[in-house]
Amino acid sequence: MSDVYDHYIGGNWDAGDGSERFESTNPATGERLGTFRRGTGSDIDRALAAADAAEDEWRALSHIDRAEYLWDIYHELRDRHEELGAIVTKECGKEISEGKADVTEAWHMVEWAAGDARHPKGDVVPSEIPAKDAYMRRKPRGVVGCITPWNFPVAIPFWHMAVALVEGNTVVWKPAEQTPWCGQIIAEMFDDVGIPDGVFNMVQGFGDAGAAIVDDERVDTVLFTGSAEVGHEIAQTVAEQPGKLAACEMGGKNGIVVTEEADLDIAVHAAVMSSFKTTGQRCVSSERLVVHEDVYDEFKRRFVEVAESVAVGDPLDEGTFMGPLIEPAHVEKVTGYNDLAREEEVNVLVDRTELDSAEIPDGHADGNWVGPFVYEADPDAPLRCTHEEVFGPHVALLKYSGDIERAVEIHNDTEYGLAGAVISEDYRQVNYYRDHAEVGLAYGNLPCIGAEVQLPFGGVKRSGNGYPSAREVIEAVTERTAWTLNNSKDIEMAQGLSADINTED
Ligand code: UN1
Repeated sequence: MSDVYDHYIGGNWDAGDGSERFESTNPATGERLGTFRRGTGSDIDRALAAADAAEDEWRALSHIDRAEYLWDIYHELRDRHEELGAIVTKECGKEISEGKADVTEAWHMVEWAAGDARHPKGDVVPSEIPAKDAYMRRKPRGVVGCITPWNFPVAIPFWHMAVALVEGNTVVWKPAEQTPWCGQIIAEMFDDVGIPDGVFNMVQGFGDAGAAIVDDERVDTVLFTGSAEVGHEIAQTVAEQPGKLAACEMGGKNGIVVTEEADLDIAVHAAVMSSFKTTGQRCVSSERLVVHEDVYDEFKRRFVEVAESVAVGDPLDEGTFMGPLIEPAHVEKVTGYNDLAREEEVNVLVDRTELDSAEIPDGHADGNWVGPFVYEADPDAPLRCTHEEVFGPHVALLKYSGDIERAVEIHNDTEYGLAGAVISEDYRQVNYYRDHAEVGLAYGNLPCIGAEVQLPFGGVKRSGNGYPSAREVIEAVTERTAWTLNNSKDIEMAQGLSADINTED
């Protein structure tokens, strides 16, 4: 890689106004991957000016012509699958099958958005008046600001940008500061395909650059995926700006219900996938396992056995199940929650917070290693460890007695509502969960991770206020016009409203 990477503004690589730089680091080794410029408010200002100026030219193209640029990117993502998957793994630490799946998810989203360009749009709406034709039209909102997380550094940027661009918006994007290399590669792709200047802009940097996007009145829609803390701040700031929209998808404290009718092979498999894939760093990862007393002991024995032995190590090695955490500050956070659980007097069953040195592969001593931490706790106790999102391999077993109603009551006892699952062979229990679980993504006899891109992705309660992906994001990046045309020379009104103009005489 070259020395210092630039922003991409108005069709040019741009060194920006600031003098500060930051580094991307491999979380498994501590190795430096590249140096990037830290964007400032004035860099964002220029990016927004470029996006604003490009709007008219871009929206004048058809959906199909705009999608052509995305199809080129689709092919590039596919052609470079292995290479880009390895880059994702090096920069964000997810094991290699996950690094590659991130790239696959990205091209699926691009395929969905570009394919949608040829699909019928809008509704024909009946009118009370036979001579009136009414139908819905959509227009791009204008400039869309995108702020994306590090855990899906290729897929989530395309959740936001693919549909926004095909619908005719221009974009200013700030990638996560932990994964600027993935950001650089995506910007290179837009440059390679020759997207018109100013349609796509990327400014690298931290929260202050993101805040400059959120605050600016030229931004019509903000799409955000990331922490609840930041998402709520964004939603609040945007609420004060009339006409502006924010679609925010945030975290969760997700649960899986294992009933007395569960197939325990499925239960253990689904729970291990949900809790430990991505080292617990998906917003859909599960940290609460709500298990019926009749199957509790066997479930616990089997889950603990896997948690004790699950392979933590070099994420580039195909035999690894869990890579490192993203950064040292996150190790501190997860370790802090493991300590807190002990202080809250839970019964710890597995504690691999600090891995044995023998478990750490050669050359990886500086990685951000944390293994599984599993405990049992009282589902009714108001503990912080069982209610706050940790975003790591920190898992509570919560035993219940009674019926599915009781299980779902415990399941719903969090402020979040992103994803969840029920494991049961009894369709009545499964359907009760489906109808009463307070989540945006619900699964039966499956892990609660791994949603496909064509599903609406987002949560309820503290987990979200919109869907920054797939079909649902169209609502956030377009405005609708209800259009009515009169085919008659007479004006006739609906609702029985008189169209007569009465004069004094
Ligand atoms: C996230 O958890 O941050 O459903 C995104 C999934 C992936 C996306 C996860 N498609 O697990």
